[in-house]
Amino acid sequence: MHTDSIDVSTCTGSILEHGAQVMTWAPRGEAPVLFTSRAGEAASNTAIRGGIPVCFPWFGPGRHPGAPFNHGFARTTTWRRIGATGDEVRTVAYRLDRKVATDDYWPYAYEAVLTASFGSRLTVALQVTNQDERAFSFEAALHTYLAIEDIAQVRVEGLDGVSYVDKTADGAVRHQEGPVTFSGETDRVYASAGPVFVVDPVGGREIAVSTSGASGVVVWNPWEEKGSRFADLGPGDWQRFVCVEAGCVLDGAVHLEPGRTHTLSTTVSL
Ligand code: TA6
Repeated sequence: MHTDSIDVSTCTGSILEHGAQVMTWAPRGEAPVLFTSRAGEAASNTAIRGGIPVCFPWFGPGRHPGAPFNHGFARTTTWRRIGATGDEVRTVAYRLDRKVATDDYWPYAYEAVLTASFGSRLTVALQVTNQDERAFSFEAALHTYLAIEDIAQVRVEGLDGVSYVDKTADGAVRHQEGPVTFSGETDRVYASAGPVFVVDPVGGREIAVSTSGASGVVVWNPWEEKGSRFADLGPGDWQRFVCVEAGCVLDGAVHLEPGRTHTLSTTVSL
């Protein structure tokens, strides 16, 4: 699985050709900021848990029942590396496109470019262009797995008063009161583009996540019962990550006329 490794004065990091998935990022002198599973190397044709999976052109199984892969085909496809620039901040770009509509679950001609800028902060951007003759809608999410020490002691600030879709309660709409804390499976799509701040008292740090082009922020942790069932999570891994995802999902899906472009991005910093 081809990997671009980054080692510059400001940080280290890595990104895979598979799914154009950022796997690691650590500012110089800091512990890794993105979670990677202890379960080891994934097969080359599967979705890899950890880092920043690129969910496109759908999010979750709802819109395309029976479609392969939970979050679209982009994360399980090999993208083409189209360039790398910069020294202090290393920017790598990958492309995935389809010029001819097909007959699968999302049959449109499009171009997607994923750009990752590795520096003292990490910025990942997904740019989607409609290259079809027809308008289309798509969902996208930058499914960021943040490394934390103990999910039971983590809180996410910045969403107080924001409404959210609770995917653990059949999509019930609720309102956040105070910080987001975790005591069970948590799977929420917040109607806010952030920024949000993940406070990790055991790890002794705060991770900021900001977005652009997003309709919402998804916050997820599977908790013990579901997390222990994932074959690609090691023992106790469920306690060591929280997902804070920049997304254009559910009612926030993007509608693109032919020739138009939309960019979704997320920036992670300490
Ligand atoms: O982003 C939250 C979520 O949609 C959860 O509902 C759960 O399905 C999770 O993503 C799965 O993440 P994965 O990396 O396994 O695709």
